[in-house]
Amino acid sequence: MTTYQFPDGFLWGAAASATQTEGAADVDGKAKNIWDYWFEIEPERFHEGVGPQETSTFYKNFQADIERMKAIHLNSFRPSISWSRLLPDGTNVNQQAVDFYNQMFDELLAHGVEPIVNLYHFDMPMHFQEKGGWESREVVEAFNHYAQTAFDLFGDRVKKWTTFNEPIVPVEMGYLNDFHYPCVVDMKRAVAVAFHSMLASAKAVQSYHQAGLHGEIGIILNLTPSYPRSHSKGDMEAAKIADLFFNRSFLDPSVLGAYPSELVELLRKYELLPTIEAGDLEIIQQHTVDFLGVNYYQPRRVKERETPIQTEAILPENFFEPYIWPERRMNPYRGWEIYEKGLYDIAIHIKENYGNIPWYVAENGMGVENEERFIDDSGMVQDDYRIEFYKEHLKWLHKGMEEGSNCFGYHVWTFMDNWSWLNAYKNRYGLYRVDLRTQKRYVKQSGKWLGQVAQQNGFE
Ligand code: BGP
Repeated sequence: MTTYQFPDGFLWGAAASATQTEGAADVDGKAKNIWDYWFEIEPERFHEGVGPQETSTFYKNFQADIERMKAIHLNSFRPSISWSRLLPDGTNVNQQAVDFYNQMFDELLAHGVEPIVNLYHFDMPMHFQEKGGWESREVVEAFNHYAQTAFDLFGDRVKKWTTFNEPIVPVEMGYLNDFHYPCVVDMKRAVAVAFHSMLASAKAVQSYHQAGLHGEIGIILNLTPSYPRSHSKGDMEAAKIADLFFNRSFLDPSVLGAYPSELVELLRKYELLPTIEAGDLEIIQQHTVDFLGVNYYQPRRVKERETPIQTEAILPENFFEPYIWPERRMNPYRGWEIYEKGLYDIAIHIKENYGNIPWYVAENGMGVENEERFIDDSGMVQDDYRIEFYKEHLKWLHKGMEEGSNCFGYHVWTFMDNWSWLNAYKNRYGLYRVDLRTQKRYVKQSGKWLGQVAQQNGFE
């Protein structure tokens, strides 16, 4: 027994996504997604002009990579399926994609690595974006067709599915902040995108349950606990609104089957409510998730709005502003605060306010620039900072679980260095280092460490 012992069957693993790891973006019948297209028209927006075509070559090297997972005792892995690879025209199945995913899932299972398969990780097929992306009801239906196809093809072996990874991110980055394609800044359109993503998720949950496949389906949300600067009324209100927009907008409908009434009232007040068709809210109410994945990187610290609002448009920032906590510790490469206790707060929050639904940490990690600095004589990245990061988060997670939170696994972001959207390969997160010139992989010290933890199901 170790000091921090985890329950039998606890899942230890890593997450990844198709666009960030597969590469082979335009071969074997794959259609373009928004990343492929956006890189073509605005390559300068990507770090060092590196795009999504050949990201980490998982499509080519998945067999050896899965052996590497096994080598460090991971018992689970979360890839995503590329919608535009599986259904290039949105309707018809691409057999080469089916072969690839079949082989990948079979290989994982043969190595005792349980796949948790995610359907949507920021990667809208371009032809559907042209139809309006998540603003379009037609795309919601198309997603359901894609989900059903994936369940039919792979549901005999894949027993854990997730509908979306961080559905708030395409809303925030694509429709509020000009960080992701289609680079819109419009709160009303953002709300429609959020609502349709939620509806698409609930419909996929419904389809999965109707298929009778004897597995489970969940959703992965990036929960950012909102901490107010003080207990003043203004600061508390600011934190509550940030929480409504960025956490509860997906957490409540996904787990409880209904939107928070305060959120609905706020949107109504500013005339931002989306078009809701008859039956939509019933679908959301009746098809809640079986489990939750939680990505946790950083908290959100807020205070009441003190500086004038810059635009006339209504945006979430009109209701609060960021607060810099004097004691904060930063990951300077990513600009994110490191606050390990946040994971404990999430664990207890899920236990107390979300029916103690089964959940797992679906991403937790630290992106660091220029890691070659830390390569030792044997060629290994000595990433003690990352081990420290995992360990401290795991201690808080363990405490939350001891107090009864129903957590069944811990996945890091990510298995091997991969392509981080606009940041491309700037910050590295992997348990394995990827040399981009040779595509060779080398386990990092943190990979070895996590492997030991997985093997002992705990650590001292
Ligand atoms: C999460 C995403 C991942 C991943 C990670 C790290 O939000 O689900 O896709 O990229 O964050 O962030 P970044 O790559 O922007 O540094």
